[in-house]
Amino acid sequence: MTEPKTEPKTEPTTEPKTGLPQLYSFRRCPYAMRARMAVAVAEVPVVLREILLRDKPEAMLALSAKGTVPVLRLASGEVIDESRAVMDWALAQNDPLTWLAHKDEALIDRFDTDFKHHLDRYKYATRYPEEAVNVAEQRDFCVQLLQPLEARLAQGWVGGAAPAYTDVALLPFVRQFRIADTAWFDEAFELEKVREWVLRFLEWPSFLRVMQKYPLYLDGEQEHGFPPALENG
Ligand SMILES: N[C@@H](CCC(=O)N[C@@H](CS)C(=O)NCC(=O)O)C(=O)O
Repeated sequence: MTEPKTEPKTEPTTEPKTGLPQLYSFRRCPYAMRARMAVAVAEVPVVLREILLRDKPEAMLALSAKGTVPVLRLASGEVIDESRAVMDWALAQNDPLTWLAHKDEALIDRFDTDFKHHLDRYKYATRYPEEAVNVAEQRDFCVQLLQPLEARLAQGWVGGAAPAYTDVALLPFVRQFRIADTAWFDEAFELEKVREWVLRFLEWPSFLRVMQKYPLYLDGEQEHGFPPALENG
């Protein structure tokens, strides 16, 4: 990347300043999005440390050497570094909209493996030079995986009339599928209910709430109370 690393860094610390759990996050990462959405709906207070994937804080790597976001560090010192486990942790404490009752593990597994595989090749074909990716074919694979959702979205969301766990787990990735070719998705994508589902998600106040921008943590002092206040109290 062209942007220089930001320096100087202050001494990295894994110690929470507030006694609240720390959530390392990257705004545009779909895994981090699903984690933030569960933390926000559960209204579990954490401090958010916004990072860049190309310049990961030492403090985060000290907690989880695999270097992916989200990473949640609890006040007890326990570290949760898988997005679905962060969702489960938050909703186990408070599940006001009964999201856990609408959790289709098998479907989420399929999206985290197969859909993600084809999505990456569709969206970032040049990252796989050795595979000679056929972009149209990769898009078709994604469409085939989305096809069964069309029948499940009769009420608007996989969870029924309101979004729930499965919606929140899948939608950040389907959002990326849209972004790969927005004009095609908005005008030519044949799965009408899936398209409406994604477009509804993009305007959903709970999604907009977790997409707020924060200054970067960068092993410094910048951390932010999360979730932000609800717009309408
Ligand atoms: N299985 C992990 C995957 C998380 C993941 O891969 N996140 C990406 C960002 S979207 C990441 O941090 N990649 C590391 C990198 O790009 O350096 C989870 O569910 O939390």
